[in-house]
Amino acid sequence: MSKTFSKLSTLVLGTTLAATVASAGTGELEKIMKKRGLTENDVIRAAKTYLPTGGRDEFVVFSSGGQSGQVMVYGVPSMKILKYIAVFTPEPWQGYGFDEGSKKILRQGNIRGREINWGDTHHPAISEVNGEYDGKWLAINDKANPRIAIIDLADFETRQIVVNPVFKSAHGGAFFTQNSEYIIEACQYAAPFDNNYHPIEEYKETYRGGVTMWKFDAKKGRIIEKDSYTIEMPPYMQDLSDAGKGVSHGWAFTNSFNTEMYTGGIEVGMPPNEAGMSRFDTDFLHVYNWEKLSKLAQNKANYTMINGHKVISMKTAVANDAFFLIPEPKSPHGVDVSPDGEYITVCGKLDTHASVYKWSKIKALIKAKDYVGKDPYGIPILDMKKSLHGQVELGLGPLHNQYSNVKGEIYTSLYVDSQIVKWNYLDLKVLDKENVHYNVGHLCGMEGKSADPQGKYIISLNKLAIDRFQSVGPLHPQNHQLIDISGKTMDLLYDMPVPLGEPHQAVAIRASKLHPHVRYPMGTDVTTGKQHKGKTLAGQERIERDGNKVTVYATMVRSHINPERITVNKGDIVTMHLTNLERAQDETHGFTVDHYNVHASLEPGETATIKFEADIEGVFPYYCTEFCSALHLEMMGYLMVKDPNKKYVSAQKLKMKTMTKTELMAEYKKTVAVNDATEAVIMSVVKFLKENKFGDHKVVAELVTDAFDQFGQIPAQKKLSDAALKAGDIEKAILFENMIWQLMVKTADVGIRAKDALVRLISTKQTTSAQRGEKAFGEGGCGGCHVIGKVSSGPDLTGVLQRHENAEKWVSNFILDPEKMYNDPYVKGMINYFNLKMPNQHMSKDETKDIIEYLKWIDENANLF
Ligand code: CUK
Ligand code: CUA
Repeated sequence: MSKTFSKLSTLVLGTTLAATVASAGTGELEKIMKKRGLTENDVIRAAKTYLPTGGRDEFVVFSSGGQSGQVMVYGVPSMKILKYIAVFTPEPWQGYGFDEGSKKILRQGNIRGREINWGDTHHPAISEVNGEYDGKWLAINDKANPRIAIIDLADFETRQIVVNPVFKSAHGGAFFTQNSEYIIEACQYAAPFDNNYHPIEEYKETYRGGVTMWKFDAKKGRIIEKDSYTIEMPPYMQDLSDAGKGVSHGWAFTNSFNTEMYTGGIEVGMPPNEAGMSRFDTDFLHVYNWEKLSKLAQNKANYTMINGHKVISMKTAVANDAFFLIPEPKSPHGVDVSPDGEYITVCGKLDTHASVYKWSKIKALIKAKDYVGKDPYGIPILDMKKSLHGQVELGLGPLHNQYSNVKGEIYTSLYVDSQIVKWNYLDLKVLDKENVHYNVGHLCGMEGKSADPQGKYIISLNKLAIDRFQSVGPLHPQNHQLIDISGKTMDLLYDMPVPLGEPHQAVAIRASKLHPHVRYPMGTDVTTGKQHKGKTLAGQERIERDGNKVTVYATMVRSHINPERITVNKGDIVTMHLTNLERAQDETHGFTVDHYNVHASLEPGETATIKFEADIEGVFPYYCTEFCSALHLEMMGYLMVKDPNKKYVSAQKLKMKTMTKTELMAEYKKTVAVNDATEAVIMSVVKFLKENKFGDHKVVAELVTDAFDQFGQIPAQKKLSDAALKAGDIEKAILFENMIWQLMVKTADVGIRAKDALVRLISTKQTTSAQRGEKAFGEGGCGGCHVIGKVSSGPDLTGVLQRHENAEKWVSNFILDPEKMYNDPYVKGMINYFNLKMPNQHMSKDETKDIIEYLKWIDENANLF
């Protein structure tokens, strides 16, 4: 622990802040605060969000990437970005859209035969069990091209894209029902369900809105299209939805705007849409019983097929008492069901109020068939006042809501006021307001829309970031602002610039609920989760030809691609199946063939396919695109494309001096000797690992397995080396010996990491002082000359406290002022031996004390070094 941080934590834990800061008065912290112009509050906020190296966040956020068509993943409270998940747009660095498997997924999103390579992601949703997030699947919609994608949270990769066959846009998705039975997707801009032209003058007759209920198989994590259906709705522009839960389970709610059914026409002298679409004081909240409608959708008599998709008409829905409307304040934007399912909050963005509807009241009105009338399409309308629990004046432009772990507590974004308001939806009281910068859209609470909200933080997803960041041109980054909601009043902690599209909505889940894979079973096609047909193991690499079709079965492992030479004819169709043979964590290899616009990212165990027509002649290097090892640059090969109709004249061979047999033999022996020495080091590590029962510790055992993956390849190479030597090809034998050395280096690399990890696990616990000492030792540069357990350019410090009389004092003095002791006979001898003088590293007295503690800890564990 660094000095600064330990002070900082005292500061944060301190009873009264002012007193603690004053006591830190003379310290490092105050110096830094002064230098950087930080206030006490800044420092506290920093401490609340700071994640030390190697630390983990409590929550993980999935944010829509808006017009980037992706999903962004980051941690809370650190706001560190962890991943961009490729969804509706090609993402070259992950090979998404550049290898065959992911292309297939991206192409599931084709609409009417057209390739679509962008998307406008809005609302991510995590699959639920009893209304609580289960951390298994993430769904997200594309508003521009009505589609839903499913992402597997076992590897954070997109698995499925489905196209809505009847909508022409889809904003209000994705929302899971409480047990992930269905995913709700509401259309936004009403349009004809069929794909024909219909004049806008026939808007009321032929244009339709609706909600699609996508049947979800929560086990497989796939939407089942044939079991899904759409509820026809009037051409009001259905906006956001939410599924009922608890007491309202089985029902769903969707709000709308433009119940005026205005269709604009500036060019024909009409006022613009914005005027006509917000004329009425109220729009309609749509209330429908999806549980009942899903049963109806199983009988042919209740639906019609449009574009191969089931549609239940409004008439059928109404006849079965499954569809109702309730007035809501004009042009609303959010509809959010409380954790228990009893209260439904709708905010009108042109109304200063939030309206809280009460499910039991709505249910009673439905049961009593107590309607105030019907809309032009015959849908019964419930009385607004009788359905309401109450309304609260919040401020200008209320949009979206999130819940916390405190009963009745709700947070609402105020778009126009640029504020977050904390209020209580039970007693309808405003509790607190916090300014944000600027024009907030959605809020993201921690599991804030589930049945089990966690409280602690709210993230404000702002539309503008005018004065928050370094300017990068007229287009500013987006701004996610983290707010602490654990206190009585809110506290804005952190601004995170997002260099991506407009992130509409984000969902947060406890990190402990996510259990992603470390590696794939060997030969996995990650797009299906099954074994890939091109799976290739070491020794099975080959090139097959069938007419003009060339199929390459290739493997990748540090640090070579097998095969390394591929020759094809111009015009051949080349398919390459690539298997990453690694089992080691994070040992990804990338693959590309220059000039051919292909790329694959192969995670450990993955098999992926790239395909291209070799339509240009020439020599094309292919290589691994991830810096995977010290010999990553050497991880390459050549694709040679020759024109079968051309005659090639071979080049005059260059005459070069070659080595004599004696010289070759000398090199061979030297190489073997180096290998033997390296093996001895490996064996000593292995002995240490075995003696200290590495198998008892999972982390260490996994590293050892990785190491032996490399080591196990040595005998085969040795055989080849020996055979070459026997056949008199010393040069080849040297090359194979070099390969052995490469394998040994990789083994040793992981082996030593395993040893270090094991030492940490079995050594005695360090005191905090010893911990500080180790850090000072490292940062002070002591390690440059002293390696613990080994004599290097300076003496081994194991046992140094036994080597001198009054040793602690002796060593302290030596660290603090070495020059003074250069004439001490012992020191003189050392200087002569190492030909080096111990330099003055200007350690403080405290640091020196800590280093002594560290040295004591080393002595306690001397047998481990
Ligand atoms: S929307 Cu963007 S702020 Cu698409 Cu949910 Cu409300
Ligand atoms: Cu594999 Cu670089």
